[in-house]
Amino acid sequence: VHAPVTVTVTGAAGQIGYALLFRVASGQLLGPETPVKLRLLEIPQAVKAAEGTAMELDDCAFPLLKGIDISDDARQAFDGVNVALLVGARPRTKGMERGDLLEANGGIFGPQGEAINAGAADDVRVLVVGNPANTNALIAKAHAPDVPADRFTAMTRLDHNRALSQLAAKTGAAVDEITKLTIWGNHSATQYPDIFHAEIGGKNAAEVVNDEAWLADEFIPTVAKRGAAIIEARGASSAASAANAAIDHVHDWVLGTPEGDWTSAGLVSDGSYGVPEGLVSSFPVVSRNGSWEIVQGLEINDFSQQRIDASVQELVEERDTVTSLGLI
Ligand code: NAX
Repeated sequence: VHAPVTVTVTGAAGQIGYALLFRVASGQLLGPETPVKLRLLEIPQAVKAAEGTAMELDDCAFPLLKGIDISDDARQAFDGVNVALLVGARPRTKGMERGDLLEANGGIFGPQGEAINAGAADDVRVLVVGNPANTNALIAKAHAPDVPADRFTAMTRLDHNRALSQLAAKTGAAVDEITKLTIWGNHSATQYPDIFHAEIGGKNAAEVVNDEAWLADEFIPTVAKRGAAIIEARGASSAASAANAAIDHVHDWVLGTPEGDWTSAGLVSDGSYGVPEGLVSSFPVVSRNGSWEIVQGLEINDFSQQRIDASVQELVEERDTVTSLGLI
């Protein structure tokens, strides 16, 4: 049995927090051998609700759960943290421009980055879920100069899982027969789900589908706009599926991705595939020995390149906005 791992969840009283915490405490994040200590970070008005969730966590009597602390202070919540799940964010409200949204979130992710820099464990791994996730991760990273940049990641795993499910439905394949799908770019409507390197039972997925109109007019927009479709149907945004994707992301990061497959994650670019260095963009990734690596050497066709470029351009604009606002 391993030493307990400290997992901090921000926005713990929110809907994703509620879907996430029980799975972390039951061992689905880090495996059945690893005890966890939970730290819940909330804003003062939501601390009471977080306490209610903590009561329910107690009532599960999870054998792996070795303690729960609740705080509205980022320094306390991130002291000694090993895994930081940054879920709480400022949502876009009516009349808010993109710049206002980035600024409001800069006020959250800047100080959280500082608190991680000040107190996190040496092996800290950070996953940003709260939107705009890529640029929030960029802001947090910029405020944590002593933490290696590759520890800051943004979640595109939900997009990846959505793409797997849509491709399975189209082809009649089982989701676990599909490998090597990629989400490129920003976790936004410009994201690009790429099936040109994907395989279905070992056959090239684009050849199996053989329908570029479906790809351009159905698959890509369905995956990219799935979040809006869920809101329309459920009257609330994706929560359990988002929590599931966060579990998948950290699980694979810590425990590794399977041989012969890859997944998608927003990582700080090293310049791979022409994505400007330093941007947090989604790539095809594997995890080896506890670190993400970008899958290299894929040939990108014109159809894909155009779409990757458009999403990366959006990330450049977001970065330029937060730079001009003095947030990074
Ligand atoms: P909720 O509004 O249910 O919960 C957010 C919680 O964060 C609230 O309890 C709020 O009090 C808390 N919070 C706000 N500011 C905070 C701060 N400074 N420190 C700590 N806690 C703070 O939203 P929920 O549905 O849980 O979604 C959370 C975030 O995930 C949103 O930004 C949402 O847009 C984003 N999503 C990202 C996804 C992704 O794939 N990357 C998909 C799902 C989701 O839309």
